[in-house]
Amino acid sequence: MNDRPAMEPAAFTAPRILTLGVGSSGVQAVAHMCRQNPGLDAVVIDTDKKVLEACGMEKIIHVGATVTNGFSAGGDVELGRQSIEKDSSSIRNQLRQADLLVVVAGLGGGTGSGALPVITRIAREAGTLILCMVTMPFSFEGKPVARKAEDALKKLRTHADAIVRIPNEVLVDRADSELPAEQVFSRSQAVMQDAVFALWRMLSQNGIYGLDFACLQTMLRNCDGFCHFASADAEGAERGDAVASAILSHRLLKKGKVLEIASGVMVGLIGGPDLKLSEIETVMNRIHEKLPDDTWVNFGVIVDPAFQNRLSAIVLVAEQWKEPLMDDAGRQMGFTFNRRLSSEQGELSLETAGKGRFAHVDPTIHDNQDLDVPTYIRRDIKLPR
Ligand SMILES: Nc1nc2c(ncn2[C@@H]2O[C@H](COP(=O)(O)OP(=O)(O)OP(=O)(O)O)[C@@H](O)[C@H]2O)c(=O)[nH]1
Ligand SMILES: [Mg+2]
Repeated sequence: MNDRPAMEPAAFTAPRILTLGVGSSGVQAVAHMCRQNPGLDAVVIDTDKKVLEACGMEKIIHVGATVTNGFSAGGDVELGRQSIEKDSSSIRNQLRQADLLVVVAGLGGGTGSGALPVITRIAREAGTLILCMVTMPFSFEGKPVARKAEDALKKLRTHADAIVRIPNEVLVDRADSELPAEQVFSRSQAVMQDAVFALWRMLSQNGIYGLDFACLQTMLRNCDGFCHFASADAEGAERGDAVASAILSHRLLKKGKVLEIASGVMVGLIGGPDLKLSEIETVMNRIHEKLPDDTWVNFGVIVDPAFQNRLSAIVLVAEQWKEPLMDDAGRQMGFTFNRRLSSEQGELSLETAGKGRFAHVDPTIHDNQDLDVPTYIRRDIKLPR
């Protein structure tokens, strides 16, 4: 007889998800999320003291006091960058122990566009998984603002594992022109809120069907920089079909076209105690029908009593998939590049490793630059492949 004591399963430890709201619209979006869900671990960062004082958040980081004197960066990206560099140690402190960093901002202004590339660089050095949720400007904001947002996006891509772009313009249509502006403006906020809440729920609660941090990590680290996100919610007897139809025709998934070429998809479903297997099958089967045969798919299901008679789904989609290069011994190599784009002349997408056990050592700062960061990253040099 085996009289060894039975092994206790390891206790479930939820990963620490830290949400950062950066720049005025990022601050407002995250403050709104925290009012809806006080359990979120969140910090807001801005140059604009007035915005921080009015947001009602507990954890606030005011940056660039000596750069903008407590005002905004006034649309100047360089001022936004300098402001965050000057106060980078407070950001570093916040990132300690975070497993997943979700950064929320509107690109096109000075603070968010200037600060995000710096924040993601710091998080990358600490080895944190980084997801950015950013809005892209309305077309009425003009070309210079659009250019600023695109430039910021390029820089952001160097360090962020995945970026979800939410084009403000895509969320409005002609029929909306008579609606109150506030209502239309808050749509992108609602998208970001759905994404953050759903990820938080999926990763911090023990689901009946697993979708864990490792799955999210696979998705974000392999998605070649950009992901698409959509969510849907329905009530009543036909909720499975209604949620599937809403996802398949979602504007942020280009009315389903994104699914037709997807390389990786993650689906999270939340239902009440009355959730039926047939509802899960309906949503998953209808999504599968749209996908190419070899798409990497992962899904999770959570039951929450607040979702009685209701079904909610989030979908994270990677259009492009990059596979890590392996050496002869099957070890992952440092540089990876995109499988589908490999025939084109382009830039090498570089993966920087975290600093491992040096992650919490003070950086070597000279002339406002962190010398522990490789030169090609500090200077934003792209290596041709
Ligand atoms: N949907 C939506 N987008 C917004 C709103 N406010 C700002 N944005 C978008 O976010 C972009 C950046 O704006 P802010 O966040 O105010 O800018 P900032 O990062 O604080 O930069 P500075 O104010 O220049 O320091 C804008 O170009 C808009 O596209 C809003 O209320 N709703
Ligand atoms: Mg501002």
